[in-house]
Amino acid sequence: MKRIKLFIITAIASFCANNLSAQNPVIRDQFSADPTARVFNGKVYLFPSHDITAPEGKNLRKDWFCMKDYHVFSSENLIDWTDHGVIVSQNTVNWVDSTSYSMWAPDCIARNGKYYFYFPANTSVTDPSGRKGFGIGVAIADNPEGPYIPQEKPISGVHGIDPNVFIDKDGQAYLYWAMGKIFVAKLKENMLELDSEPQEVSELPEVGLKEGPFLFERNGIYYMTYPHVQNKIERLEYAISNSPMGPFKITGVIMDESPMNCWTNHQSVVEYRNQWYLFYHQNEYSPQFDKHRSVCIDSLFFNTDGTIQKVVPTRRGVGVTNAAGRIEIDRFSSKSEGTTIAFNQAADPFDGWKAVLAKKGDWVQYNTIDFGKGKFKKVMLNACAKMGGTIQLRLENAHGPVIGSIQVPSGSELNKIEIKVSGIQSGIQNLVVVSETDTPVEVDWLTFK
Ligand code: FUB
Repeated sequence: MKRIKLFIITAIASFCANNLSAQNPVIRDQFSADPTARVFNGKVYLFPSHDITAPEGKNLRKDWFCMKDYHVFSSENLIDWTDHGVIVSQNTVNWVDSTSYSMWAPDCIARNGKYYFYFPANTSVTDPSGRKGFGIGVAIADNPEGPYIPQEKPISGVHGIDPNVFIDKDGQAYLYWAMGKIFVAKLKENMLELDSEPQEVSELPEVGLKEGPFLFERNGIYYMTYPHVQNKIERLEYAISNSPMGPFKITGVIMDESPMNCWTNHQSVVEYRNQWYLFYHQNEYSPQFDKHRSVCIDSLFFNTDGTIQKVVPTRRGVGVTNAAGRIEIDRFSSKSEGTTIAFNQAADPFDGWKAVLAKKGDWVQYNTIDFGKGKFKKVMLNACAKMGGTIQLRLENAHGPVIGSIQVPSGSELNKIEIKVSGIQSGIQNLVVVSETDTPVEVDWLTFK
């Protein structure tokens, strides 16, 4: 009986391993933005905001953020994400104006076995000082997945967006938030009330909007990270201190402005299994409308003096891809200048992308594929070429050893083509698709057999 159990467990484990793939964006069936990642109980939980298209007939701006609820996602490998569904919605929090679709960037933190989810939204009632605008509320759960029970009222004395909570080693909790500038106050032990007067984190750049505070500590350095409009759109910057309330010293840029011109960015930084990661967002599923964003992850590295190395956003993302899974080659690590990325179907961005190699010599490279023991004999490819074409598969780089050469028949529809491959080495390697033809060849994905 034990043996049968072991066999079943091994079979399930290898099935799961075979289905690993990794790419940016990490959430691929809906828009997701403003990611806060937290490690709870050995898993990474992702608390993003949720961009949607403004519904008709609600008197909403079509050119602005539209967000009515929050989902929570979890992952053990940063690759496969489980959507645990909606945890808080504008219709279920009684202080929120349920016509405002204003559930912006959230955070979540654990204390004494409870999970405190902080979220901003437009208030439906004026507070004692006569203000409406953005308030910050809290919903509490016994598990990171929920159910979360919203508090009756937003946190008193806080007006703003983008809550972020940090609990220091001595147990003191701090709430940070934004309103053009960044503010901080101590939180009471109950995590629901301020325990000090709000104060501005005044050492940050004087000019240009600052929002999305995310504070973390590493080796006694407190890192205040924030999006800031230094030029025309936001970039991710950080300042450091030896205390959660500052004074902070402006230290550097974590990520430059979006190459796709996404006006916002929003970050969290988390250590998981001895590697630091930057969670951020961009608008690759929606290049024409930057209020439809998607969460991405890339590795983040520190210099020996504690400063942060700049993170260059990649499509490849993080994690190892199994050679027997789908290798989405358009989520490249690097490519030649002539290679472009296009949607498979313009009408449905969530159907994904393909790499278009325009001419002979164009290439696209996908790193960190696990070829296991290297026993693969065939590759299946989803590709097309209007005029027909030939591509080569190489290992390591565009001039590396050839493992197969594929004739792509002429036609405009993507087709599955299977060929034999040889010379595959064991272990983790990079794969490069190189065009041998002077007319365009399009490649969607590959899988080894
Ligand atoms: O998602 C709405 C707003 O855009 C967030 O609250 C800001 O941080 C920016 O990302």
